[in-house]
Parts: sequence; structure tokens; C-alpha cells
Amino acid sequence: MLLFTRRLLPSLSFALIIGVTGCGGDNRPAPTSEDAPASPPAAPAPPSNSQRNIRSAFYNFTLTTYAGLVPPPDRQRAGGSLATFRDGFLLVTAAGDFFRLSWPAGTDSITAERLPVSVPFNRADLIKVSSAELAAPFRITDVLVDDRGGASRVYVAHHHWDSDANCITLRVSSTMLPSEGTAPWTTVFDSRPCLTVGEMWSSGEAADRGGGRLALDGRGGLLLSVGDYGFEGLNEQVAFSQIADVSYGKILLLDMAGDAVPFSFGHRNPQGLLVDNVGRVWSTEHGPEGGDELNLVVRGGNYGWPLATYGTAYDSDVWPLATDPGSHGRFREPAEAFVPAVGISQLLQVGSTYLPRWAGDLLVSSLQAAMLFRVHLVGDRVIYTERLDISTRVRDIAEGQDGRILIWNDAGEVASLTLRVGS
Ligand SMILES: [Ca+2]
Repeated sequence: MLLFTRRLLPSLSFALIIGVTGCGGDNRPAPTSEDAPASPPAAPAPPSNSQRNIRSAFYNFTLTTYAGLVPPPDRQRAGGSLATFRDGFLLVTAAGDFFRLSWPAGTDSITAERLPVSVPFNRADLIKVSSAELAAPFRITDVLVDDRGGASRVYVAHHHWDSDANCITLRVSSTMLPSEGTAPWTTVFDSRPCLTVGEMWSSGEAADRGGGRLALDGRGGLLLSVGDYGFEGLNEQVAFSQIADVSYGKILLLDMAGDAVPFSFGHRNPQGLLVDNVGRVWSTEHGPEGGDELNLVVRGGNYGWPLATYGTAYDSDVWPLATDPGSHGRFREPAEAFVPAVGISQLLQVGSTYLPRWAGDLLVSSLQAAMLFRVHLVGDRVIYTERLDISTRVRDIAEGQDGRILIWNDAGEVASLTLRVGS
């Protein structure tokens, strides 16, 4: 019988205390003092974008952060996601609202058009019966547009609260984006088992380990990465990642009828997922202290968690469940591990036209380290990794049709990475 009781490890919670660095300009009016002479309130200055230069080995970039493009989130680390959409981008905010982003060629001007679509997302209802703390990791984790056949079908991965059973799933919902009006949402998938609020879904780092990325597999299926939600095999608790018939700690393959089978096993918190231009599946995942990974994922592969990791417990110099410390032993080795951990997030494969010397490389984003990592591949091997300091926690990245790169940061801001004029 599975033992689902969670024993909290208070020492883990400090890993969440990570400063959020925003790089956008601060355009708020200065606070007024009660001693200041009375005067009519000045109209706030229109928001202005902030820019700074980023150098790399082959290219010099301008990082532009767009002020006031979409409504600010109601909290930090709130989620939301970006996707390439036709000749622009689709953004889903932390509140579940959809914006179409347009970015004319040759400009650093992005406009956002609100679409009459919202994710069927019941976080507000959960807060009414629990607490903001319990609801903090309850978020929208990814959006994906399937444009095949001329129609735009949207998939969103998000948490869903079942009010009758008082438990939470990672859900995939889908709708069409019609040119006019709206279409109904359908539920494609719910993770199993449903995580009981306060027991299996508790506040803090464990509930934050949700993964939740989507990718089309190129063969008519949909891949979904699902984190282990803290069920890692310590303290008489089961290790979800190694149990085939639970959804957690896996990358799942969904068919369009919603049936799911494990595609790969042994993942902790897979926050990045990519099918590249030759059909290889890459994922990133958060390890414990010092164990973030980039994995080249093969069907049926077991990536080791919680029995193999290059990380350690947060209060120790070992990982107590490691069966072969110092390697992944009988499990699949990561393509690269990050020591110290970087808070790894989404990844994309760079196309060939806009940044030809980066073509085929992986661009990997990070939260805690506030970096982008360019991972240069030869075949399946990582040859080197270049670091670009972005100075903001990057939640999501997307490459436009023309090769320019858009960033969604953890402060709920859009930023762009473009070649510097004259570079
Ligand atoms: Ca691993």
C-alpha cells in the first residue's frame, strides 16, 4: 500500500527564499510626504522600457524589458507562460488571461492585444477555503499552440482544485483560438492521484515541485512533464518518480483522447521540455542542492531521481538515497548537470537565420541564477555552455518565427533579446 503521508522537512523551506530581481525601469511615482506642499497630483509618467547590453562570445545583444505591457501579477513567482504564435507570440498571464504579442520586424516595439479567452483556473476558489500560502504554488505552468492544419488549438497546463474532494491535480486544458468569439474548453488530462490539500499538497517547496511543461512529440502525441511534488522517498514516504502508475516524477505521453503513459521516469521537478528539430526530447529539471540537470530523454528511460542525483540534501553534503554516489549508476546520466544549482527553467533550440553561429544550440533559462545558458551540442554531446547574465529570474523563453527571442520573467514582465545595432 502506498503511504501518502508527507513528513515535512522544515530545513528544505529555505531553498525558496530567493530574491526576485527585476530589471525593468521603476516608473512608479515617488511616494509623497505629508510635509510636502499641497499641489495637484502629477499624472504618472507613461511607462518606459529599460534596456541594457549583454555581450556574448559571438553576438552583442540588447535586452529590452517592456514596462506595463500586461497587467502585473498579484504576487511574485506567479507563473504564466509564453508560446510562439503565428508571426508573434501568445502570452498567458499568471491570472490566466491571454494576450497576443505583436513585434514588428526591425523594431523593439511590442504591443499586447487582450484576447477574449481565459484559462479555466480556480485558484481564487482555493484561496477562499485554504490560504494564500497553500495556493502560492498553484499556477499556470505552460501554454502551447498547435497550429497544424491552419487552426490554432491551445493547450494549457495548470493546477486544478477539485472542491468536492479538496485535492489538486496538474491539468491540461485545451480550446481553439477562433478568429472571432470563443470556443469551449475541454479537459485533456488530470494527474493521478489527486493531491489532497494540506497532506499531499502542502505549502512550500514540495508543492512547488510541479514541472508542468508541454511539447508536441511530432507524432501526434503531447508530452507533459510532471514533478514529484516532494514525494521523494525520504521518511517512509513513497518515491513517486519510480512508481509507474502515478503521474508524478515522469514525462508523460498523452494521446488526444487523454490517455497517458509514462514516456520517462525518475524526474524530480522538470521545468523545461523541448522536442528539437530532429525529434530528440530534451528536458531540464531542478535537483536538490547542486543537482539541476539537462537530460536527453529517450522513451522508457529512467533518469534516476531519487536514487541518483549530482545534488545533495540542503543541510548535508550527501544525498541519502543515492545508490551510486558520484554517478547515475544504472540510471541514465544527464547530458549536463549544474553545480551549484541554477534554478533551471525552460529551454529552446535556436533556429538558423537570426543567430547563425548559435544554430542548433540549446538556450536554457534559469530562475535563481538569473542567467541564460547557451549549450553547444555536437551530436548528442554537450561540448560547452556559455553563460549570459540576464539579471532577472527567467520563467519562460520563446523564439519567434524570425529568430528573435522573447523572455517571460518571474516578475511578470516581457523582455526581448535582440542583436545590438552595429554589432
Ligand atoms: Ca537524473
